[in-house]
Amino acid sequence: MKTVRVIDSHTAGEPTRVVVEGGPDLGHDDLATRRERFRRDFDRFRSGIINEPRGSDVIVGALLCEPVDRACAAGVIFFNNVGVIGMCGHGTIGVAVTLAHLRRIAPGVHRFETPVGVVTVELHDRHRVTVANVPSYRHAANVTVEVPGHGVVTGDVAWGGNWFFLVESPGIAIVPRNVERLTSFSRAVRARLDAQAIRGDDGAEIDHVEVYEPLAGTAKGTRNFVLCPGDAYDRSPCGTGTSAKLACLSARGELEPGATWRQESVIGTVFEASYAPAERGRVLPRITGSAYVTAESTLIFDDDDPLRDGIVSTNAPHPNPRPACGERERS
Ligand code: PYC
Repeated sequence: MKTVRVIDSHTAGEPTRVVVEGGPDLGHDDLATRRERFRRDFDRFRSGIINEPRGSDVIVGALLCEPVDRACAAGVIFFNNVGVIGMCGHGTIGVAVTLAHLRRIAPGVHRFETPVGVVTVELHDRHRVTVANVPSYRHAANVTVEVPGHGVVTGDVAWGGNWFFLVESPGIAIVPRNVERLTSFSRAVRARLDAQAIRGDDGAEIDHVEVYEPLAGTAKGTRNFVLCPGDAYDRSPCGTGTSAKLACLSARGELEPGATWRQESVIGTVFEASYAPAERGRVLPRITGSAYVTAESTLIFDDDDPLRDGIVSTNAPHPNPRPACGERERS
């Protein structure tokens, strides 16, 4: 019987489950190498933490690791119902608030190592956090795909710590009652991107789709629906998606450095964002939001439990690798 201590929180409605004790030993390499080791050797652990019956498709996991750079408060690897992800904006806010809850960090500025670079957080109080994300950029503008049932769809490909395709809504209002239609549109777009081999500049799949519409009021911003890999939609405005948006706005000359951008989620929660210019046309995004701790739990992994490793997500694009029960996975 193995136990794992986790702390759950939500950031603007999107849950984060931070593994604070009982996670696998991934060694001391850089975070990208450790993420690859986690992906390759500990997929059952990932699934057991996130998937039913202990979790749900919506949860994003955050595995705390020793940072390589001791000036960082922590290293963190993010994962979800179907695999690992690069960065996670709402998750970083959740990690900061969780570490504050544990009294491991105090209000002020802290750095976290992630597999895609170091991010800085400013913890304003118990809940409110500003994340200075990794440099973000638009990779390709006005990319068109022919989407069955929707015709020609045009959008931008951008990096915000994950890869995004950003597309204006084809007339589907971004409201909770349209989640199924938005999901099906976004899945169809993502499938066409894949079929047409439209990828990020590192050859990676564009696995997040961000559908937006202008805000009704006078504030500069958009309301967004973000479909994540694994097909859960982000209840928060999506930190990496907001970063990708800022990169596109900057590239189009539609938002000045330092100006405030309001990114709303499909459920109406908000991140405030701005950017500073960086070299090679990149932007340095700053995203502010709030998180709340919802549970402190000890998860039990009983060897007699036939569903010990979770129910493979019905949204898994490929069958999850299920290595034979090895020492690594049991450790
Ligand atoms: O906030 O960056 C984010 C995020 C990515 C996936 C879910 N949330």
